[in-house]
Amino acid sequence: MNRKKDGISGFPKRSESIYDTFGTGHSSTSISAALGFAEAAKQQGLHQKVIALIGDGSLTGGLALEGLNNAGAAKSDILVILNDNNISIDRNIGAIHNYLLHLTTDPKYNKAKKQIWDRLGEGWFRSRVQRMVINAKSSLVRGSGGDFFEAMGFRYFGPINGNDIEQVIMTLGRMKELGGPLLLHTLTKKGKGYAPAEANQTIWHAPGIFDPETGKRQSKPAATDRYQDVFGETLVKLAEMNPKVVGVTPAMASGCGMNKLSQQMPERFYDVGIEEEHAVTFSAGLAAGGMKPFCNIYSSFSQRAYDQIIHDVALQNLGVVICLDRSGLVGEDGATHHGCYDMAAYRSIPNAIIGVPKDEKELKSMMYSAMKCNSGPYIIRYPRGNGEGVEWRKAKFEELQPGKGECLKEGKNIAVICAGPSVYRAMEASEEIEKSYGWSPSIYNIRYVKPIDKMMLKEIFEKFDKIITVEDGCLMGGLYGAVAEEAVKTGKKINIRGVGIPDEYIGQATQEEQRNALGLSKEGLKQIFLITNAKKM
Ligand SMILES: Cc1ncc(C[n+]2csc(CCOP(=O)(O)OP(=O)(O)O)c2C)c(N)n1
Ligand SMILES: [Mg+2]
Repeated sequence: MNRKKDGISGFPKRSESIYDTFGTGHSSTSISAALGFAEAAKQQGLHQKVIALIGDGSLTGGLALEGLNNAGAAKSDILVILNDNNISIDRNIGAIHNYLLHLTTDPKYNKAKKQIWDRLGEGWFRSRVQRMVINAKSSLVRGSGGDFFEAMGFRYFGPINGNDIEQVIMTLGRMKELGGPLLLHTLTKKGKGYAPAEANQTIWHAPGIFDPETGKRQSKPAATDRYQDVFGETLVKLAEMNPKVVGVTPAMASGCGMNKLSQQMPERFYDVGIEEEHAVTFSAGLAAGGMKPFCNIYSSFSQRAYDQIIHDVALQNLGVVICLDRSGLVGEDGATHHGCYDMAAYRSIPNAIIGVPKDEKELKSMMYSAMKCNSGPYIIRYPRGNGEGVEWRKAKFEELQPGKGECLKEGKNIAVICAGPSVYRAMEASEEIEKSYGWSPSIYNIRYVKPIDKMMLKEIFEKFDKIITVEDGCLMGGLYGAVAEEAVKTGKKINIRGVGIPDEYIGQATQEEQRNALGLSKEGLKQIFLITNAKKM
């Protein structure tokens, strides 16, 4: 039932287990949270040991470094265990990564190890004492490295073999007696013990459902391309077209499709590590310096960079393109990962443009249009998963005008205003209604929630007094909010019903189940159209 509807979450969640001491789904939070626990225990006179576990990739995140900085100075009793498997989802990068690599290949450390082995010689005696020596290793190497952590106010221990459970238990037992900020550096292998996972660590970071016997992953043959493929290929095309175009990703190169640019034009590709805030300000610098950055961040992770989007990009009106992959409901990853808030959050920022392409072709053209636009941020949000199956590779680049929507179907009684691919579900629903009942609502693709097409809205308000907005995002402040704001200005009595994500957290399930539950499916929309039509104003 893991990551399934009504099952358990794929991430630690306080309400699910006492062992989930702190909920998380976004990286790099453990040190700050642990420091909070340690100080809470101190304040209340409780004698507790607090341990933060953090990965080598997550340690590159700014939040982790803020936590280290504070914890080291606070002199709190806190143990940070660094799980260093030498990989993030993709290759780990950056100066901290290089530093960890240096630490673990430090000649001083290796020399100490070698001297011991040499003294022991070969054979049974060596293997018998091997465990004893490994157990002693943490104290042996104490002081032979870790100067970065020592400078941050931590006592550094390790590196030890984190896949050797006995060694880990023994080391933790010893460290238990020590107080103050401690850091234990453990070396592990990602996917250890399961051959397919060891062989392809990037794919097996999140493999989805698979057969444990054979290692075969259950993937349905996809009928259509994924949005990340459209983004990845289009970015390469734009980079070929315009030498100023560069790609920036905070550690999600494979996930967002930017691995294509990294393979084909490595000099135009920047993986900055798990650093969303930095990714945005770095992109702002690139734009101020004359480049055309396409910064791709998963919608949910972009929440980390809210201030950078305002202060560093929008306030200076810099031409940064921010592509938000995984916008809307994301399925099995659940509440920590839904990209619900982007439209509401970024709509309030002056200078921001927010495009919501309805399909693959529109995403392609919107990226092209964003490349041509010299102001920003130019935000483009699109969902996780597969597209509508429209021909996009051969389609010509079309320049779209921000603030210009389109009417896809002229009808009567109700105006349905949609943002994003849900417009296809609305069209399917309206066609079925037409067949069965001989009427159908008008369907509009808003295309940009900011600037919003005021001309089109004005016409809609003149013609209709029943309006339905449809969006794969939070209702409050999103498309629903935007349309309501304009409707109020007319002084007319207009009934607006919003279909989208309500003011609550949506748990894990498939994307289809989540959309069905919120009325975002064809069937759900059909019912809502019929009920709204029958209602007296
Ligand atoms: C703020 C944020 N950005 C990006 C991600 C996506 N993400 C999930 S795990 C991961 C890699 C983490 O690497 P590491 O800390 O080394 O952990 P490992 O999986 O190797 O144990 C990334 C980038 C995230 N969860 N949160
Ligand atoms: Mg790692």
